[in-house]
Amino acid sequence: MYFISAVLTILLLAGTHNSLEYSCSSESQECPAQPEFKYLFFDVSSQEGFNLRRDVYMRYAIMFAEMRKRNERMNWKLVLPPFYRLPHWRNENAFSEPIQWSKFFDIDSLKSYAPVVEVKDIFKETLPYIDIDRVYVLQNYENAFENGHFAEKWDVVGKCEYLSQSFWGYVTNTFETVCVKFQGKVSKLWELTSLHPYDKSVMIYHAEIPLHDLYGTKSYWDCRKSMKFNPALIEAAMEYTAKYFQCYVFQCDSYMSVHWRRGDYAHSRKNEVPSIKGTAKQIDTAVTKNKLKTRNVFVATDADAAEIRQLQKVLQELGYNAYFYLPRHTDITKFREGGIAIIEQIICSHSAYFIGSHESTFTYRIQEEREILGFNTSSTFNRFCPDKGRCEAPSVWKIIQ
Ligand SMILES: Nc1nc2c(ncn2[C@@H]2O[C@H](COP(=O)(O)OP(=O)(O)O)[C@@H](O)[C@H]2O)c(=O)[nH]1
Ligand SMILES: [Mg+2]
Repeated sequence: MYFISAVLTILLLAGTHNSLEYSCSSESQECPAQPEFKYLFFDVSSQEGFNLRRDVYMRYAIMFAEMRKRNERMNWKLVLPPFYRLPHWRNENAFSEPIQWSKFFDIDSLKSYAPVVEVKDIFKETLPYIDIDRVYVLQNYENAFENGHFAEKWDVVGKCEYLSQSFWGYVTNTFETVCVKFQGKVSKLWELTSLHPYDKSVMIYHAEIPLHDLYGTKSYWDCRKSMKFNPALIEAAMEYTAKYFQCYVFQCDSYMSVHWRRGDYAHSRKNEVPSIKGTAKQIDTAVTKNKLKTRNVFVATDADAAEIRQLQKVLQELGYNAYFYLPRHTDITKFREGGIAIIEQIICSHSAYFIGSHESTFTYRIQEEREILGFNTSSTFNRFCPDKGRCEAPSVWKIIQ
């Protein structure tokens, strides 16, 4: 099978002269006819959750958008990696199909920022089989600070037989898999793809290793703004805020919200998260201190049912109405676990005041959304503290327009 695929790929490559880099200067009168597209795939370590994946997407989308601003690599497209059996989506295993980005995002809006494409649109005819010329498996250097400083660099380690058979449940036909030590900004990957200029589809695995080129800049926020959700999810969230909080505007003063990250954090970060009573107490303190005019608290959480009941009870004792998004079975089949979490994030984004969880990318995405919606920074960058001990102030990432 490997031999046949190698021969086929060589035959294919011999005939693809027009798949070299394509640049088209806006000053030149004539640009060549539309070339054949090249595809950059990327995938993230299977341990990582949905909201870190969104951040990794942004690194690659910005890398593409910046190239386009210079009219370079115009024939490259960025392939959106489907979501498949994410570690926190415990009920998803019942569904064996990889989930495309259009389930959660407005693809036209993503396309307005970067040249993205879904796997299902490239391999329409051949799924579940997908062809990838070369997979680069990125690895960290043993010592990131050799000679005392962090240098951007990469080194090809050599061929490796690592995870080349399957991505997102698809059967992958790969010509070669190469291990590469890498540290530095994501745009440095263009140097790597230039090694084999006739490759038409390249996969970067462990795509979370390269860093942002432009974190927190205007480009970052332009990209972030383009990550609009699928309208069905926005509608579900708006229905909820209308029904329970009689809110019909972007900035609602009829409820405050919290992201109460429990799940694995309740064990792995025991010293950083508050107890259930401590959580309720901190909500109460925030409401009093900020003179909020509401006693409605929306709680986005991955806590289990028993913890939810306990928090609800303690909040009630303090005089609060606690609200949770409790999906019906039909909602789960319609929106999937990823969509339910997004609905909760949207509800938090519109609340008068927000308290998040320390070092949670789920919380960061809510804070960004609130920046986009124009909330006052002080109502957004707040965090739960442990019951005892130090509590560093959360980082503030203000929007750049
Ligand atoms: N529905 C729901 N799911 C959550 C919530 N908090 C965490 N999760 C789930 O747990 C995952 C956490 O992984 P990730 O998105 O990487 O965020 P992080 O681990 O908090 O940085 C999310 O993607 C959700 O699937 C929540 O408030 N509501
Ligand atoms: Mg995570």
